[in-house]
Amino acid sequence: MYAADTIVAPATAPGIGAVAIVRLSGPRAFDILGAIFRPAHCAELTPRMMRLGDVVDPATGARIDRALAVVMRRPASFTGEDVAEIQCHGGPFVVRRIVALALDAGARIAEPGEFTRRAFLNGRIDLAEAEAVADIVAARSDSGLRIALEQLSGALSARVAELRAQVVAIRAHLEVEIDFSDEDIRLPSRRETAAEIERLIADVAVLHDSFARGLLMRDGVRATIVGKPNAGKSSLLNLLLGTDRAIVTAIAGTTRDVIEDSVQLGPYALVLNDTAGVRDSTDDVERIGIERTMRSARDADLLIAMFDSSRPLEPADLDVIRLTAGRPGLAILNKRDLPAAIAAGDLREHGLNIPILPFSAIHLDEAGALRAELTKAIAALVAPSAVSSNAQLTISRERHRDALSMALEALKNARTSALSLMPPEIVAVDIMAAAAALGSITGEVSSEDVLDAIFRDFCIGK
Ligand SMILES: Nc1nc2c(ncn2[C@@H]2O[C@H](COP(=O)(O)OP(=O)(O)OP(=O)(O)O)[C@@H](O)[C@H]2O)c(=O)[nH]1
Ligand SMILES: [Mg+2]
Repeated sequence: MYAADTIVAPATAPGIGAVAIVRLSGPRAFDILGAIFRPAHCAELTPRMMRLGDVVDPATGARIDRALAVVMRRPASFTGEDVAEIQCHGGPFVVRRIVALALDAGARIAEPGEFTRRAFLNGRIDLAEAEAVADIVAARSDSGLRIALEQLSGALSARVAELRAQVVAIRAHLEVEIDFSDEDIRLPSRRETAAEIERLIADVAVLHDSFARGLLMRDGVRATIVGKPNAGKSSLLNLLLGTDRAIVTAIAGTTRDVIEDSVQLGPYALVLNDTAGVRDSTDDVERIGIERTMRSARDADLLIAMFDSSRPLEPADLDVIRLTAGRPGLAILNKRDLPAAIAAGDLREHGLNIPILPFSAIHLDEAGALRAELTKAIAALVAPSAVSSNAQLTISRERHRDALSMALEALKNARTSALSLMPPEIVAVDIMAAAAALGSITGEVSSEDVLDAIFRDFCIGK
């Protein structure tokens, strides 16, 4: 059992709001609330019933605020401990005063993530679910929220538990082999064991490989707009954002630096980079800008390649075509409102191999088609490649990916040992390492260091 003192912290963001919540958790939570909160119409608070009352300074009897309070008795609370919450008026001064009263009455200020850490230590949630709490708070799009909620509801934990159970089953077979190898019972052959391990490797790999998609869903897809000067890159950025974020002029070479902003596209967050137009330049500032364009293009998940349909193809356009080779992207054949000098076929002839959208960045009503094409391109990036239902489950944390890598490594070693007819004890060592790696995802085995690293990223009061 986790012996704890009583902690207090504001659970709502600092600043002015309609309401703020001060949260207490620990063995003295009810005593401390009793010392600083007087219910208006009853002597004692009933668990899970919100009551109106006054927050008072017990030293002077002075009223601090009129507020609501609620108590939740252990273990049926978020932390698994006695929890009390005061919903007060949302001013920073009031909140500070109430927290100070709780401290005077014997509470300690909570560390970042300490409420959630207690929930984990008291067995209310596992580690993957605790991390999901932080991911929900940090979510920036529906797709990010979806993975976090899936994880909070235990879908990832359940899948990991399933995989771990299969690993443990192999271990059990090996135990039989160790214990009864002299006796006359049918033992699974080494080939069978290796085949079983092989299937497990494939399943763990599916989850492991979902990380790339998970990251895009969580943090958003990074798209870089590239094209020769004057192609209309900044106009496109402004159109997507719905603001005049970047300067647009008829002078080629207007944008010098990378301009970044994000936009919501359906369930996805898209992080857009508008860049300096690509061309041979003798201007030092412009050259540095173009280097930045190249860097941004290299790091992007998706390229938006812009071409000016009113002008013949130039060497810079061919450079842009080359940049898109083998990369996910969308080509925009811009300025279709002007007489055409080139068509989609010309771009294809020069090797462009991504979808092409004829477009006009100065026409607001074309934004819908652009958003639809971009959403399609992003969906293709984050869609699971396999069709099995397990492929839908997505991980988005490095810690989970690393644990799955370790499990894969151990399983591969076990397979090799099984096939080369090593003693079952040797195979079992790697099998147990795989089980431990999987268990670390849900926190079956975890060290203080790991917990510190996870909960450090939480805000105080979470
Ligand atoms: N007719 C027409 N003009 C456009 C279109 N898109 C952009 N322009 C114009 O083309 C010029 C250049 O547009 P920008 O958006 O600044 O082009 P850019 O690619 O950002 O240019 P640099 O920053 O110099 O690399 C401006 O005068 C725009 O108004 C379009 O679809 N049709
Ligand atoms: Mg520009």
